[in-house]
Amino acid sequence: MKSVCFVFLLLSILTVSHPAFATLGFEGEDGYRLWLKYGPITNTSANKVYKSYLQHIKLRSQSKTAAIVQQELRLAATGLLNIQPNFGSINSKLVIAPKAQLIANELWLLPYLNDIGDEGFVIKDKEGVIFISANSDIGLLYGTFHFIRLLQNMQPIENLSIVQKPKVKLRMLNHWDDLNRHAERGYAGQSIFDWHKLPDYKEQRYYDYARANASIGINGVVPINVNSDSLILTPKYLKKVKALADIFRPYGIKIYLSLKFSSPQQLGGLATSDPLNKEVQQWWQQKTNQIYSLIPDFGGYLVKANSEGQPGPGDYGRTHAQGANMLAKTLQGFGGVVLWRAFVYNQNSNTERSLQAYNEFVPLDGKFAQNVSIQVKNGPIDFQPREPFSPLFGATPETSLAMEFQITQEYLGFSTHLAYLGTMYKETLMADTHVLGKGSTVSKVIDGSLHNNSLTAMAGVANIGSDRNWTGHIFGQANWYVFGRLAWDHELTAEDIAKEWIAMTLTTKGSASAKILSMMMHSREYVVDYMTPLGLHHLMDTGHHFGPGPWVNNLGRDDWNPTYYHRADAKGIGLNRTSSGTNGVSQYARYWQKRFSDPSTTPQELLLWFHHLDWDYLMPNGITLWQALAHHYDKGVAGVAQMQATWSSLQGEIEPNQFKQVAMSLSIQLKEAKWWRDACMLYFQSISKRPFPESFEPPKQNLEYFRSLQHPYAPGQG
Ligand code: GCW
Repeated sequence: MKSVCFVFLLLSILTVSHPAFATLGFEGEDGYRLWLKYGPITNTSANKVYKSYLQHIKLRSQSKTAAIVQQELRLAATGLLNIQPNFGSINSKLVIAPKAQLIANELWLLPYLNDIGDEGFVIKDKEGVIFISANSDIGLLYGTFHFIRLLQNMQPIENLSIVQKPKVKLRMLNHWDDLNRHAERGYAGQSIFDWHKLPDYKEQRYYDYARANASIGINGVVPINVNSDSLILTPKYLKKVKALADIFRPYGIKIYLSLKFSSPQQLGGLATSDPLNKEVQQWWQQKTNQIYSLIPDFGGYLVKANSEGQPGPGDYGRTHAQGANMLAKTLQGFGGVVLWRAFVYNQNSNTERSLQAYNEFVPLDGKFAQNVSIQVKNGPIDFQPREPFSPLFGATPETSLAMEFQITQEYLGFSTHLAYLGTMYKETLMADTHVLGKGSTVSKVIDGSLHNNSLTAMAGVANIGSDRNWTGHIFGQANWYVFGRLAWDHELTAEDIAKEWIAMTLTTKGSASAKILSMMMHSREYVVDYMTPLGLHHLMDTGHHFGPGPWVNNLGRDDWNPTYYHRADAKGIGLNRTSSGTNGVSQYARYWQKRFSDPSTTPQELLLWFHHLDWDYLMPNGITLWQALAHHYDKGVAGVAQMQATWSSLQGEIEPNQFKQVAMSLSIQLKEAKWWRDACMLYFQSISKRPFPESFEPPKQNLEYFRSLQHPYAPGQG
């Protein structure tokens, strides 16, 4: 009885001082508001100027999207400037109007609207009045978010002259979320999509999610896993999909669905799902018609076929093109598209895995329908901390290629490792394929300019879940953010985007912001160093992919084993992909073939991707490969320790809740970085038989210990 009373007393005290129990010990900003928190602008002169523009706003449109524009400006003005804007006043210094609503003395804006399509926007100053205009209300929304971003970053807004349109048409998030809310490779809780309660229960999160996406220009969402469930195509589930589509529409976001290629059998009771079978074709046409009757702006289908056990046209001796075109045909009349994934590797093939996608898709170039794009992962294997660009980029001039990046950190430490992926995305986008000579960058393949392809797309495998802070790690938000910003404009730099994000999410103070920027810009390289330096790859443990497992050599397929990729033996380490090995180099343009064939001209960070080299191979700086390996592993760990020290020095400058979350994650990251270093170095030493360099701190545990670790409940398993 006594203890019950005590608990009651304690609860009442807590309720008084902390009306929301959830904030116990973690008061304040918890990350839910992402980069849209609109914290007060304390700089008095900027504040004064901004106020003069936001006090009176003229918004000339009445659509649902326009209501979002108005709401956003209200939120920004209240949060940033502590004012309530007055909409509708005549003497506005901020005018927001679509093309159709421009009045006579604003027609000077028209020429700027000619070339910006439906999603572009113009922000122009004329005689002290700022005009935001566009051809559609979605353009106005994008323009408004851009304008607010300038304020959040305390940029000057006098004499603005901005004309923008996205460089890529479809800017999409792919959720690998199952209908039971498990998120495959998701590390931020459950799926945000609560299929059980849809369509009637419309979570506030769906709106907040759409708003965050719109703020960075994301215009397409695939809410379910590419390892799809045919249930999603049943009438019951399509109503749920429609509910989401209706919520997302005013934010400029279309819904696409992952589908299971065998659905005609599973749902339709047909005897086959052969894409050349008439009944199968009819079944898909009816299904597509049914979807469009519910969702008139449905985006289309995303397909993983004949990959990792998924059904596909190959089951009937048909090609990827025959499968994709059959679906594409059903969508043509509606303006929908098929995104057909190139992530395929055949279990009956002995060809080295990194070569297989190219081998399957290049011969099909020119055979795909106009509304099909082939969605290619950035590297030829599978979202490793570092891979060279996929040789498919640039190799299919007649076929649209879409980029698939992974935002969720399946191979980069899940949601407890700080790894800013902006630098990684840029590395691939800026890579020069040389297929049409110098300057044939991957970004030009993706934006269609290299081969004049008009269907352009970039997809990011989402890191979003039900965690309060959305992504598990506060810095995971930056990866969602940078993905969207680069899909809009791949010419932006990873550094500039990081700066924006820091100012909007963490702090606008110069010195703190510079320290955080430096952490972010180095962070991905630290991960590469403590996990897979010098071009090593696929060293992770089985299934869950959590932690190191370089010793694993007993899986059902050769190419699931880390030993297949590192090939460490008494002589040396690395996978020989030159002409004396698997000849992976032959899939690249001549320029790269030559360079990748010779270890001395192979970029050092990809050395062991392309070469098997002696442990005593001399690196350009005079140390042996074995010593260099140890050095990199150490450097990665030291980098994390450095990030931890930097972050500690920011205590008091960052909101306490955000600060604590990151501090806790960094201590996990440091522990796990050491784990990776020690486990990998001990394992490689058991083969190389070389002593650790003197500078290398001897591991505290032995190899057997690391091999014995089990993680049956690691999150996100497939
Ligand atoms: O990276 C691998 C993942 C699988 C994933 C697959 C794919 C959705 O481990 O979980 O399946 O790639 O991209 O299809």
